Amino acid sequence: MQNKRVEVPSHLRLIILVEILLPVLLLVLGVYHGMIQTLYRAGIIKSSSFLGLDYYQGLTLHGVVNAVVFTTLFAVAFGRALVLYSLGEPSKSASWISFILMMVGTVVAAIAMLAGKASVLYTFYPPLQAHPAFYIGATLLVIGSWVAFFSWVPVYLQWRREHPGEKTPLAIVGVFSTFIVWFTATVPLAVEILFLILPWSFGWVDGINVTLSRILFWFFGHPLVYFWLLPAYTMYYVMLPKLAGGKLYSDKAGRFVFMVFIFLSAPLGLHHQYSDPSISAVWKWIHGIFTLGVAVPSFITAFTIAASLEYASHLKGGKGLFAWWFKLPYFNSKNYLFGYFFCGLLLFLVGGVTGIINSSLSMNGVVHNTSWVPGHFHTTLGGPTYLAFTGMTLFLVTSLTGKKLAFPRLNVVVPYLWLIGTSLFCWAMSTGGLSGQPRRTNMGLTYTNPESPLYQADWVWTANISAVAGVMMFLSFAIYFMVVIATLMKRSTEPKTLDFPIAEPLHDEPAGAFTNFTPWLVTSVVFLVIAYAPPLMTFSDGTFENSKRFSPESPVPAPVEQKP
Ligand code: HAS
Repeated sequence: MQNKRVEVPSHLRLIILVEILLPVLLLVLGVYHGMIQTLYRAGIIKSSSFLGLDYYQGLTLHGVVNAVVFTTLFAVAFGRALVLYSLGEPSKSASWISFILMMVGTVVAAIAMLAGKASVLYTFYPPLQAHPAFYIGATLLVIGSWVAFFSWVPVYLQWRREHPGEKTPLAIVGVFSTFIVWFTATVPLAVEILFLILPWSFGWVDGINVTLSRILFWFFGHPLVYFWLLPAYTMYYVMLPKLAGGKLYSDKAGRFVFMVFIFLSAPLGLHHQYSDPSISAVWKWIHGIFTLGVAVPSFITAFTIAASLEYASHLKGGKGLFAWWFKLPYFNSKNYLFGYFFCGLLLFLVGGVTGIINSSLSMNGVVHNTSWVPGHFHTTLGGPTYLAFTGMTLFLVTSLTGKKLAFPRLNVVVPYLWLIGTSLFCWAMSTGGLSGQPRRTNMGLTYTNPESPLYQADWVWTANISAVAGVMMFLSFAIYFMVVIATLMKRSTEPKTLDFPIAEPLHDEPAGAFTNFTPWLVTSVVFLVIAYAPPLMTFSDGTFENSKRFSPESPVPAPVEQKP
């Protein structure tokens, strides 16, 4: 696709700006609570009730804000911008309705968490129970995102009618794959919330089927991670080669990768429940195989993006097996997106390897519920997702407001500081995890205090390194936040248009079956039936229905009534 400048209608400019800036504001809470967890774990602050927030309340804010609110609002805003840029303008009323639903949902859920009525972590695993407002807020956020997605479909179909025989722009393949994965993921979430959790949270029924609700949660929870990843992959395929000064090595590889995510993102959630004794090993094994399958498109991405970077480097005279690495624009303040994207890729090399370790049934037994797992997801969610989303937020803010970036030289440091902090964090948490350091701790002082019976010498240095890393990550975010605010305070001097750096393909082969979504949607349904119909049927029979509520604020569970 040729690069172009696209005017943005004023209502869409306002909607996109709020959708990317509100999460950045909320990230202050999310990232701050991340740092507090590391300081508490190391015993540097003595109480988990720092600033009046309970440990689990802070951890819930950290997870929900960073992993759910920030990502969903950003993905929708980025989708709106790419659809407008590549295809045309979606319905104005649908854009407003989706925006209002998502904002109301975010505010309602945030009030429940801040009031201490929803300290259930982002997984809201029953029998932990939150106030109904928390689930209603989450539902509104999801419905709002659906309205936005479905408002893009007619624009796409219209574009296809007007451009017969043309390939769908790769950016749109990225956006639609992201939201097909999101829709697939959020249907089981809706079932869990509407039919199991809400009636129980309102007190209309006494107990809940814990196993069924957890299976439904992970039916949502693993494709969710690809919903976080795919906008970053869209930026890597569509923009990074151009930012590096070259072309996308293979357009077909990009289309293949996005289509594979459509059918392999979801049939594998049980790898989060390997340790759950009620689920048969057969289904864990099948989900494990699918999990290894979904790593393949990421391996292809590693190759295609590295080849694109090498090609760009060769154009600038980069030679040899490794010497070309030195020709890339790592510290160019005008081309800051390169650094944000590149650091995310480096972190994902580690995140990918640790993910594959997690997916092995036997190795998962060593690392499950240890600090290894946060080590993994801070190099995935906190790697490509966080850095691509925050970098693109800067790009969208400057494009949509016509303001020049403030502190451009300081901004270049942000992703590298984040890279160092997150790498240190991952190293310390993973190493601690291998010697059993717990994933969550409400007893940080006792683990690192030599006078406590729970003291573990192995976990002192890991906790201390994590604390240093937590401060570095917070510092990186603080500089980023300052850049955003200072940019917003500038006067507009540039045109308020969208001008994405879209890369041309080096190899632009016909993409065959990978130009059409339909076969992959059908494959997705078949795989989902294979992977989920038997376990869901097993646990829907009522045997497991009677678990009572549990709350971290009043941790004495009500007695469980046995069924006759
Ligand atoms: Fe994961 C747990 C398995 C990817 C996020 N994961 C989590 C949790 C989160 C998360 C949040 O099988 C915790 C959930 C909870 O609260 O309990 N994960 C995987 C596997 C992959 C994977 C196999 N995860 C992700 C992504 C995430 C994410 C992506 C967020 C964005 N994960 C697991 C498992 C668990 C788990 C188990 C359960 C653990 C437990 O027991 O609780 C794969 O999809 C990863 C494939 C990735 C690769 C890497 C490709 C590398 C690339 C970079 C190339 C670099 C370049 C730069 C080009 C194969 C693309 C080169 C530069 C030069 C100059 C040369």
